[in-house]
Amino acid sequence: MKTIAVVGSGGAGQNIVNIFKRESEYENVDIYVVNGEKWVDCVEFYKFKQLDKLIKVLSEYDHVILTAGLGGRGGDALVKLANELDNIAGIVVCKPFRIERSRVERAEEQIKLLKSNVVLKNLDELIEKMPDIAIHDGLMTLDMELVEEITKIIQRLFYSEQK
Ligand SMILES: Nc1nc2c(ncn2[C@@H]2O[C@H](COP(=O)(O)OP(=O)(O)OP(=O)(O)O)[C@@H](O)[C@H]2O)c(=O)[nH]1
Ligand SMILES: [Mg+2]
Repeated sequence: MKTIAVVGSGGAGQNIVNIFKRESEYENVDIYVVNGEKWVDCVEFYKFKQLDKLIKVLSEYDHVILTAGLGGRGGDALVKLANELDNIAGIVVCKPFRIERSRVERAEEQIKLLKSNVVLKNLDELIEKMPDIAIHDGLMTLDMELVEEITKIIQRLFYSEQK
């Protein structure tokens, strides 16, 4: 059986893996969070300043999947994980709303540093699709979509193992 880790980076990353944990039926997938503070139970939690320690732990897995909302410290940590690990199976991220200007710029820099295996969703497109939705519900809907992308990557990994 392959070993797989899913890592949520930053506040949005933590929310996304929390939904993943609730919705997914995988027992063989370990969930990690790297953030300033922890608000989710039953995940392996690391602070940003413990990133090097987390990299060592993650390097032991066959496959690692990363997720975050780009534009802040979580995005920076995700970029570092992506570039220092050679077992990245996929990166599932979203780009901030247009109005979050400085975050958008920072997100664009972060995207440039990601080389491959990236699934990128755009928060503006979400709002265009659902103009009347409350922000909180919109983010929740997007998080479900991101969780689906993570699940697809995991299914591909398990399927390729069976062949
Ligand atoms: N998918 C998703 N995106 C979110 C959520 N909350 C915020 N975002 C988006 O993700 C971006 C990054 O937000 P956070 O993850 O909170 O930022 P961070 O990485 O913790 O960065 P810091 O501000 O440095 O703590 C935001 O600018 C929003 O565009 C969420 O719950 N889900
Ligand atoms: Mg934060």
